[in-house]
Amino acid sequence: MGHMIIDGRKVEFTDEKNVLSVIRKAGINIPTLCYHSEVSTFGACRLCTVEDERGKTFASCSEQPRDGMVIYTNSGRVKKYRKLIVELLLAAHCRDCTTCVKSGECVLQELAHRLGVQTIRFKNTREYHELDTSSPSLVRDPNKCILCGDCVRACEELQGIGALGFAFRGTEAMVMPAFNKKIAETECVNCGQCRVYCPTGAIAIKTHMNEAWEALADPNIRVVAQIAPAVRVAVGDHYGLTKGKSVMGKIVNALHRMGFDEVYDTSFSADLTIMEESAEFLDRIKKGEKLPLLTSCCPAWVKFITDQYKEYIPNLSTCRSPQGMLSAVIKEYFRDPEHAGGRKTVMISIMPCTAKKAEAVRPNSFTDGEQDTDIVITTTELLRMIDNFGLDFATLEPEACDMPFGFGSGGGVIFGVTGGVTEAVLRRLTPDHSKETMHEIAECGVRGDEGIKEFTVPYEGMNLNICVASGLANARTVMEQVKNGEKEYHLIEIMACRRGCIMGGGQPTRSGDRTKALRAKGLYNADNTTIIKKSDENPLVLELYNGLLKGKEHHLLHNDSY
Ligand code: HC1
Ligand code: SF4
Repeated sequence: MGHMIIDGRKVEFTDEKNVLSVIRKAGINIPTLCYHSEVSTFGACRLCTVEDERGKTFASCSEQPRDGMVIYTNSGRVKKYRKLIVELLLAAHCRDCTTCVKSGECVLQELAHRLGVQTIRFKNTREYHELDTSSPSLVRDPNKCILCGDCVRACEELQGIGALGFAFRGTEAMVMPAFNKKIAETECVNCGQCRVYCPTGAIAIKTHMNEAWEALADPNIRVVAQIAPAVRVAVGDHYGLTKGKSVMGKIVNALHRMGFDEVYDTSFSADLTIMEESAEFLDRIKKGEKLPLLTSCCPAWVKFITDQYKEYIPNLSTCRSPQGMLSAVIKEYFRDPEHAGGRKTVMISIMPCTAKKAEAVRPNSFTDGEQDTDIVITTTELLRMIDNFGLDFATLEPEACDMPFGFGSGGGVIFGVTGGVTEAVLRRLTPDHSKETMHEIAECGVRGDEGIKEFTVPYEGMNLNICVASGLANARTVMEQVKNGEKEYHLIEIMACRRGCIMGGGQPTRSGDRTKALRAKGLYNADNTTIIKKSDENPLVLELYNGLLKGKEHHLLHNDSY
């Protein structure tokens, strides 16, 4: 608690952990390439350097605020210094900005522009390195790495995986997996958080937009889309619309205009997941076996368990993810020649997640030998496709999804935020759908952005112990406690990305705390305005069980193995 003078103005500080946070609080967007409030401070890029009244310069991210400090954030000296840093970084950086997948979202590019770097005086002496394309979800381009270590800390501290690290020293220094392995040979779970934290294009989404355009251009192909819950709240702000507000109707219109024949909502199959997973949960409780039940909709988490906690594979729900269920159901629907109308069906899912690309090619994502989801497009790629097509997104009128798989209950919509799956399960378990009961469930401890939440709910004379966690480092904490008998749960919901899919590895990056909170709020608001809150009251779901799904529930909705 105290105050400091920043550029001649008095600024109070309370619990800000560093000078940089106080400067930002004062409304000055001080540049940085390596500072993120959710991971440890590295202090490597030095771009946040400021000067004090004695002419001493220091990195503001690594300095604690002290009462009476006098700071200049834009003195001639620090401005010159910052520009030089960017110039040196660019000298050792591949500069194919016009074709780089990160163009427009690249922090280095933005800083070069913002700091007025127009020429590079230094020669690039860095050796060229091959791209690592081994991952189904990501591409690693060492030539664009600026050694900020953001990916290393995200992978280690948020995800507890540690697939990436620093190697070599001095001008030879590089970020890479240990022993220069390919990323796919490590324990990487394809979550994409390294890509979210990477300020440049050194780790980027493996894009599949061309495959989507090719399918759309082929008259013999029926192109069907499904849109994940979290996508709808991460698109609007790119087009100057209210941050975090659902723009589902506009996305549906955009996809129709691009040539998608049918557009469906993954919230619909989230309802299917709830029906199946709740039944599985009650069955396991009744039999007292394979508890805790581990949710299975997040593919990065599933890979984490199947790689690192093999003894808990039987605890994973056998349910396919909503992506997997909807694709399998739609493909089955079009196996009927009457529905197919002589055209092949290509299923494209639009996801906030890079790991969904890996899930789509997992051996258990095939039905009768056919891949269920053909192409996965992340939200970031969707924005590119909308821009590429030339649509004026902000002015598009909202449109409804198509029938018969175009409606999800509120429970299905909140899947995209941590705790959403559990909340939807709890809604399903109660026969009552009154506002009071829905409110009680929302207040039971399931909501909120804490990394680990624990609570107990009564159910038919029992107490159900539930844990909801997001971020794989938190998941590891939970699993270790379960393993050593410290904790006993009936149900564990894990989403690999902190706060859930709203912060997935395929979402547009550079989202501060405000964006994160508004995306969660956006999904809860979408739920608030949906009449049907419970998955078991979705009439389309009930119709499906009485029709196409009859006798095929296990075949289309479950995994036989992991
Ligand atoms: Fe998710 Fe899911 S919620 S995993 O976060 O269970 O990606 O949004 O689509 O499949 O519904 C992601 C989001 C998404 C699935 C659902
Ligand atoms: Fe680590 Fe996730 Fe990146 Fe893989 S995708 S390197 S697990 S942060």
